[in-house]
Amino acid sequence: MKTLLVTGGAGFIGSNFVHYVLEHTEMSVTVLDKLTYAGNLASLEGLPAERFTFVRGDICDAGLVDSLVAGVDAVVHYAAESHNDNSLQDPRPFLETNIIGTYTLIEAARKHGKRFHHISTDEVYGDLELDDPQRFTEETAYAPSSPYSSTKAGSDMLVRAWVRSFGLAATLSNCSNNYGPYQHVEKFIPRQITNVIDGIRPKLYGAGENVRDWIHADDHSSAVLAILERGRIGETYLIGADGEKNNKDVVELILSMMGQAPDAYDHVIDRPGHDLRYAIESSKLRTELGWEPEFANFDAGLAETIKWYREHEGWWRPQKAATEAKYKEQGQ
Ligand code: NAD
Ligand code: TDX
Repeated sequence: MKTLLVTGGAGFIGSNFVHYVLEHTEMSVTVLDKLTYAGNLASLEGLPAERFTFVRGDICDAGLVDSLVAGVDAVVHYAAESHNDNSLQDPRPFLETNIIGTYTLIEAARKHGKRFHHISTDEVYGDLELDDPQRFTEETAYAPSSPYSSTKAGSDMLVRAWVRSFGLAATLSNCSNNYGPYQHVEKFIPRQITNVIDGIRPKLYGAGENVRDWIHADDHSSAVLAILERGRIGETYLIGADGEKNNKDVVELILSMMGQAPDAYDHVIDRPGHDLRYAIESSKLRTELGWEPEFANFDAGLAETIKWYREHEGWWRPQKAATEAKYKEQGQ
């Protein structure tokens, strides 16, 4: 595998993956990204020009997708509408990009006989009780709660059907909540870090008891690369780093790491349908492919992320005011 098409490569996890691949392999990468509000070309600065090409375009554009897929060895599909809160305000773009976009890509991969890797989320499994001893596995039944997660679930089903019906050479991965550099300020951790920088009190939805299973974006990238290179065709791999934490603990940690009183935050209106807990059992990936996370210590990864946002104000500042204005309208 020498050339990759990475969709959504100007977004948070896609851009981290592009940096990771260009640093750790000899592969060349073409990014296809529409540059929606969530895409940022500044996340792709400093890459080796001889191995990197950027194409602005929509994954629903069948002609463009066909020509790009024809020219590479494999497709890694990150592009999506990714934010739950947005999906509650206006679901339509989620159906278009996550369902029709995925369909457009797998049709092109089928036609040209190309290897395909589909990036998905643990949210397709719905949520767990706080005291449930079980975690999500590859066998857990799908039960998505939000417009976002239901469109991701639909896209997973399409990929699996194309494997079975058409022999598409695809793998899938479902990962837990990512954190790290280049994450949009609408998301929980960067929103609170940049709020503290701006002297705004962090905003916790509801009581803050909801649990997320945090993984550093670099660990997600190393797992995807392992699956792309050594994963079994047709298989799904869950990606997680045993990082369960409730939102209240994360906010308190951010505040104390940034020199503030740990209770200097506000409770705001809860997210409708808010999933209570996600937790990933990733032993299939670890046993079969020998993958291990490098950022085993969440506190250290979070401290590094806080430092990144402090040092890259020019990257996030242009999005901050509009993002907070939108949240304010929603009482959040
Ligand atoms: P993001 O919102 O930061 O980035 C999405 C990117 O896709 C943006 O660059 C955007 O411009 C691009 N895009 C959107 N619609 C497009 C279209 N129609 N055509 C071309 N490009 C388009 O998202 P993210 O958080 O980096 O998530 C990337 C992928 O990882 C998604 O598939 C998401 O479901 C999945 N995922 C995310 C997390 C997480 O914690 N953020 C966890 C597990 C899985
Ligand atoms: O201001 C906030 N306050 C707050 O308490 C925000 C923005 C969020 N929250 C809560 C909601 C969630 O319980 O924090 C948690 C994390 O929220 P998000 O960052 O919006 O992530 P989540 O909804 O868990 O989904 C994320 O992980 C799975 C990604 O956005 C998805 O793309 C991915 O599939």
